[in-house]
Amino acid sequence: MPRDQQSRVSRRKVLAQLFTGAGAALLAGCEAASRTQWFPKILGVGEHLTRGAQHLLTSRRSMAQEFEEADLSPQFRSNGTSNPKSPAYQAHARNGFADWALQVDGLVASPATLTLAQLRAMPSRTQITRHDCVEGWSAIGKWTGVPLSEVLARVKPSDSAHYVVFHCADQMSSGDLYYESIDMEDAYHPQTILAYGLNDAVLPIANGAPLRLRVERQLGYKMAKYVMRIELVGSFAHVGRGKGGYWEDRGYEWFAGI
Ligand SMILES: Nc1nc2c(c(=O)[nH]1)N[C@H]1C(S)=C(S)[C@@H](COP(=O)(O)O)O[C@H]1N2
Ligand SMILES: [Mo]
Repeated sequence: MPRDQQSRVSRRKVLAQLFTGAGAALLAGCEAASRTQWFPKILGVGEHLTRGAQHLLTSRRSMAQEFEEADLSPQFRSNGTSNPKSPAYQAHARNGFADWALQVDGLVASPATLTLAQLRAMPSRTQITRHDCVEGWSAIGKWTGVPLSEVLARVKPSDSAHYVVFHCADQMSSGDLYYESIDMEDAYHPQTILAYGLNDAVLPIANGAPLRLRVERQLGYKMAKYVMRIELVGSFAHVGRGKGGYWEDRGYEWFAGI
């Protein structure tokens, strides 16, 4: 069974157990709250639930913590690829990505090609968040970009679209291009943005120029840099080696929640 199905099954089990116990009332309230708004992580509900169950109930809809300017790391380090080598990417970089365009396709009603200027003209969101890398470092940065939900509204995903796949420009040592994927719940989360700015400046190449994903409640490797193409799919069985991401294909968890 694919890992995402496994976790869905175990989640269902936990929810079923909750409904049979005193948790049912709390859960009902929680679900009502989640229908009406994106609610903050610290709620006070679930005081009587185990930590794990509370995490399951709140984390997918909660907002990641946002910080103040004073909290910004002096510099936001680069990790993984810091400058894609392909001639096509290098040519785009040389002219400031003026001719670059994001391709959005797959299971959508209206595939689109969006230039950097078009993406910048769309509604934007700025957020100061902490990035956590599995390698054991964190940094706080100020990201500006277009909410992924805005881009999805343009292309109109079909009902059969269950995941958003990000195809990147950089080739890894294995020869495969970096890729990542998230589900529709994360795709529509208000803090999920395609960032073109870092710390009030144009996104540096070292951090993923011209466009990189921020999906703030997950670990660093989910945040695809150098995004060239976004593909809506029903499953990622036929993308990469089938586990939903470059590092997932090498044993990392697909859902890398913090
Ligand atoms: N295309 C691409 N995206 C990537 C990577 C990469 O090597 N290539 N590394 C990932 C990892 S492990 C981390 S921690 C972050 C690092 O982002 P940064 O370079 O802005 O610090 O990017 C992620 N996204
Ligand atoms: Mo990372």
